[in-house]
Amino acid sequence: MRKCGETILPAMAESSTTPAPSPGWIDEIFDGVRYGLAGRVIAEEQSPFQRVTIIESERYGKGLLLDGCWMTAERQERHYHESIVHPALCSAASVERVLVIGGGDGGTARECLRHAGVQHLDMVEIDGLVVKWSQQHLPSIGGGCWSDPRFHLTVGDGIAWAANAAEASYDVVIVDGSDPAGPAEGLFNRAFFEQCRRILKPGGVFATQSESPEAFRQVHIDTVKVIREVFGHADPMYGWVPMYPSGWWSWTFAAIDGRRYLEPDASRAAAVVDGCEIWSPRWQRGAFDAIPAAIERSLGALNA
Ligand code: SPD
Repeated sequence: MRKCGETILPAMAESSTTPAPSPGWIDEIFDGVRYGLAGRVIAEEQSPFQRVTIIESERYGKGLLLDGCWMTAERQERHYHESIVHPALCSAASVERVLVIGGGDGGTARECLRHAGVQHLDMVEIDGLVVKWSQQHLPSIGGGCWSDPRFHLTVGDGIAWAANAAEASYDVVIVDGSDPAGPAEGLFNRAFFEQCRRILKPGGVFATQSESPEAFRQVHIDTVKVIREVFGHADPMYGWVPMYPSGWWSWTFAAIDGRRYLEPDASRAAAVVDGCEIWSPRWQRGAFDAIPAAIERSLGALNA
């Protein structure tokens, strides 16, 4: 499984929450490549789970790293959050009850809550510091989610939450975890995906971030294969998150009753598309079709 690389950060001032005096380069380093932004660290602390870093970048505004890996930034978070949410929320038979595992910056919940059909959203994030600092430093990412009466936050273990949830209790399950190292490692294994399938209602849709088809190709392929084995089918969708390693990213979808996520419901799509920067039904179709030839070959078996 992937291990995050070393991160080079500009020197911090004495207190971990005092801004560093001068800007520099902040890099995620992996496998001989640096993925960096010019900026400065404004807060950094070791939580019980991981190193949490908030930066201010020149190009993308404030951003978040976990254990030295890029997670999100104010002026490019839409690439990621619109992509993981709308294919699922525009295709599940119902969207009344949604579960988001991870997602502590609030961006995934914010996009889900734009769907009027959502009545109850549980978000289970393991790291309270990620939530606290996202609310404090990155308020535009969660937007109104934190005070939305439909939103229910639990700071706790999403894997245990899925294992303990009642069978067929959610319409949509979205896994917005970090990379498969540290606290998120268990979000990439078969036992967890089986629980996600178990707690979905008939007509329910599952979505997860599935890493980079370039920088983390084998992790990506293995993730899609396991989800295919658990659900009988699954489809990766390809897009870009410019700050992530290689900039090329993927999200993988599966559903209880077949590949319904490939085609968004027209009226649900119409209700959200005007507020999107990246996602649209047309973009989504292209993004599912944009599977690289070598990955399609590696995945082998056709969907059931
Ligand atoms: N390498 C980055 C993978 C991060 C996936 N989650 C991002 C959190 C955005 N809500």
